[in-house]
Amino acid sequence: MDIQAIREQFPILSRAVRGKPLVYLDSAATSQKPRAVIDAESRFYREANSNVHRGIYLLSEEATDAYENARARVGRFLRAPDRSEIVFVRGATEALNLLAHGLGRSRLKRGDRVVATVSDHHANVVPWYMLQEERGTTLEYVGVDDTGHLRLDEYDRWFDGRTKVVTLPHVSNVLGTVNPVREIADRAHAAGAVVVVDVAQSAPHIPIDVVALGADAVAFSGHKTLGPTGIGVLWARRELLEEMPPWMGGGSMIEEVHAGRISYREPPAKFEAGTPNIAGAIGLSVALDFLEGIGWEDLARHERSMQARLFQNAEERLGKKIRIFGSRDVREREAVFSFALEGIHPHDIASILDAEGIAIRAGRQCSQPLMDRYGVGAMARASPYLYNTIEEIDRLYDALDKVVKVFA
Ligand code: C6P
Repeated sequence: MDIQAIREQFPILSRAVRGKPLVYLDSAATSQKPRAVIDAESRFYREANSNVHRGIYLLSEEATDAYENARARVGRFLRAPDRSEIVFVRGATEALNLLAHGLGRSRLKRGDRVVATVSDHHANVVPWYMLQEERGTTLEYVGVDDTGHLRLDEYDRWFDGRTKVVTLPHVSNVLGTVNPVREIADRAHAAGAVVVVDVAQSAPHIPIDVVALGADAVAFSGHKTLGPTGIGVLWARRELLEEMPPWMGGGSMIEEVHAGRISYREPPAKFEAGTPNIAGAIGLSVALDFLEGIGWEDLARHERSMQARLFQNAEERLGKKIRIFGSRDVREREAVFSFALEGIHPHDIASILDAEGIAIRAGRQCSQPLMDRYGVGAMARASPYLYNTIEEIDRLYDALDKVVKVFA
């Protein structure tokens, strides 16, 4: 993998931040965008801008084809059995809200249980909590052990026939742990539950095959997979999309509207009310071409070498001063590295790093149940991606040395 050639395709990486070359280590929050994606969006506006599924004229036909081809591209990315199972949404958050809303009405009744995990992002906790408040379902959490692995034994107590939805992250946005989704899905299915998998943090790093995963529905955001913001994907098995009621009402999702009688279109249109993010969908399809063009094996090798360097530097340069959350085995985690420095608030770490041109995330990571689990209020998180280099990992540690000195 020629990292330098890859870097040249990301215009933002050549800018300076606070007078220093930018070191962007916050790709789990959002990835940077290659020129091909930026150009595809702007080309759409320059050359083919028009609304989809409406106009009987050439531009609109071209826009509709491009939008539907993007849907097919996403279908191939997820190895989805059928492109009609791909629903375009704003992002993982909207996809998970749609599912909680839809499943909450189509198959959950008062007293039914949803089982999430303490390592879920708030986007996969709050919608199910809202359902609990509104409809009297319950929400339970499976824990993680000290090394960041899900407590698989805890599922046993929830598989009693009352659990109707099992939802979990494929990869935790804080710990990076790759969860054994298939194993959990098989057990959940045997107990009569549907399985929702949040693939927001896995889709940028590992190939997703929704059938092999054993998922009934998955959600991800385009902006973490090199694509634009404001476009994301819900995939669900056709039967689930058919049984769920619509999420929003409006144009494009209706078959007929008469006073007192309204009928809805088939999925995915049923869930895409209003004018969609056409340019975003096109940008996303180009992003997926770019990502798959890199080669998953090469990407994994590069990411593992950066993770190994993160751990090696931690041990050699900071020793006991640094606390690393999650597994230390780089083969079983993806590229997020959450840590704390003894006696130093993560916000202070991030602002000193910012002065060095280094961008990391610091805070609750939108995963407060996990902060509670580890007994901390916040964490610092570095998340490298395909365009980062080993030298940048070393620069991170040069800056962390400074942080430690400032607070000594
Ligand atoms: N995590 C992070 O820094 P949206 O905001 O809808 O694009 O994605 C929500 C989301 C859902 N699931 C997981 C596992 C996620 O990591 C995220 C977004 C970012 O960790 C922003 S909080």
